[in-house]
Amino acid sequence: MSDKRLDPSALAAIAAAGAQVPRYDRGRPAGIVHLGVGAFHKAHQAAYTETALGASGGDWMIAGVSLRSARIADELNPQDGLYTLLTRSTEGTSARIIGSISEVLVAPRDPAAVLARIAAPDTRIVSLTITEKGYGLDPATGGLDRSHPAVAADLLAPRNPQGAVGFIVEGIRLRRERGLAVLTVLCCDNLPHNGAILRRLVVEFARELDGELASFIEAEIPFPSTMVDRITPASTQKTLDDTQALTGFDDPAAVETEPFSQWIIEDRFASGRPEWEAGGALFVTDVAPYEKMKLRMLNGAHSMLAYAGFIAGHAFVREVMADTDLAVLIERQMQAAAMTLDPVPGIDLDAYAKDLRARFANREIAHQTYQIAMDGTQKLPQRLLEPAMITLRKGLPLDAYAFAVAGWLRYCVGMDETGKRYELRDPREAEIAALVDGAGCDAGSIVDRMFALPGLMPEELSRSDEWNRAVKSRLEIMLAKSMRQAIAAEVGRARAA
Ligand code: CS2
Repeated sequence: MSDKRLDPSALAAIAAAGAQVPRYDRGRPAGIVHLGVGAFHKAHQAAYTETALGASGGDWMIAGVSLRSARIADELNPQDGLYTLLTRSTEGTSARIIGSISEVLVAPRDPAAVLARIAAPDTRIVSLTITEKGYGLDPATGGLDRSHPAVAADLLAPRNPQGAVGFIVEGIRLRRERGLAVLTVLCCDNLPHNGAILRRLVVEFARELDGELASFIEAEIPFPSTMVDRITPASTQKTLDDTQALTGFDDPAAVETEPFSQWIIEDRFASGRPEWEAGGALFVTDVAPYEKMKLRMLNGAHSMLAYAGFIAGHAFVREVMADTDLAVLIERQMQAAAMTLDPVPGIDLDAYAKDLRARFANREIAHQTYQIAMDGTQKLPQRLLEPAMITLRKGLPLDAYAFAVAGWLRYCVGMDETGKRYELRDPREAEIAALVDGAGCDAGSIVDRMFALPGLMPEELSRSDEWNRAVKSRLEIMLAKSMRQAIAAEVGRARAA
């Protein structure tokens, strides 16, 4: 550690050391308010915005908002919003200083400041990466979950919101009252039809308070859907050490990521947007085929390998990829996912799958299986359950999905094979624990109880004997023998198929 901390006065020295630094006017107004300034936003949208600002300028700085913890604000604000983005590949690690975030507000500390930002004349886009569980989506209806803690609180006190949907609705109400330009709401989380989902939640929420406001939102506010992709592991001490070595400055806000990056966006913006294509973003009229491909092939395989890998003792995705048995199952999972897709414009799915496997195998990226395992109840529906249902309808083999879901159920037991307990880190953890505890170690009863979790399993699947049997027989081996044996049995099946 040195005592030199990254801030604007460091940029000349960092540039001289060979790293890219912002070369545009960072004093321009913030046209974007971004909710959820986590590592993913810093490696993805903020980097595209950095490139866009460098290419064509514009009033598109990002005012970040943290809806929960103050940590990111406390790291970034003393650095005037600057941070280091490391890109790691086998060719080496490179550092780039990102300057597109002007400041970070902490919603629980000062909700009024957040509303003032959304309702500021400069603001033209509100974007979000708040993870699946942040929305208050009821998986059973696809609409608003009024029992979601932030949604429930915000419906009671809409002028003083806590959650994303509450902030958006109150922000839009204030903008209307002030006669400001219509903004665009841009969802950047891993949900299918993410724009349409968020639009429905926002409109339903607004309708509870003010029918006229709800109709205005429906008629006027665009919610383009997006597909976002960049593998971004949580930062570690190594991130900070390498940042120091490459730039000569300490940066507690540094993040690291892979070279690959993809952003596909529906081009429907009410009041302009940055030139994100300068960073490689692709603008299309319909994102759905890309979203489905990414959610099922990348994220579906990720979830499968995270649960099976974690229980088999692999801490990192790159270790799972080096496990020759699991590698077979990962390839099978991607193929099974591809079978559920319609053709995707301009994409060869076999080549896409091959590239995914190379990205997962990147030895320089320490992506924890435990990180991906988090929030399973929020991720499984779009990643594994919907494609499993399509597979059932098509009469195709369910093996890959049954193994993946059995792996999740095994993970839900909350104890690894050495007897060590771990937290599931899922918003429905308490419900899951109650169901699993009552089931003993009986695979059949775990499946029956967990498949009855309200809103989770599509009815068509839970009614299918074939599906139930396929999941139970796999979970049985995982519990009575071991994950390793379950993997071996599965590989045998895959090879025979
Ligand atoms: C991962 C994703 O943690 C997870 O659930 O599957 O964060 C994944 O790394 C990204 O979607 C890649 O774009």
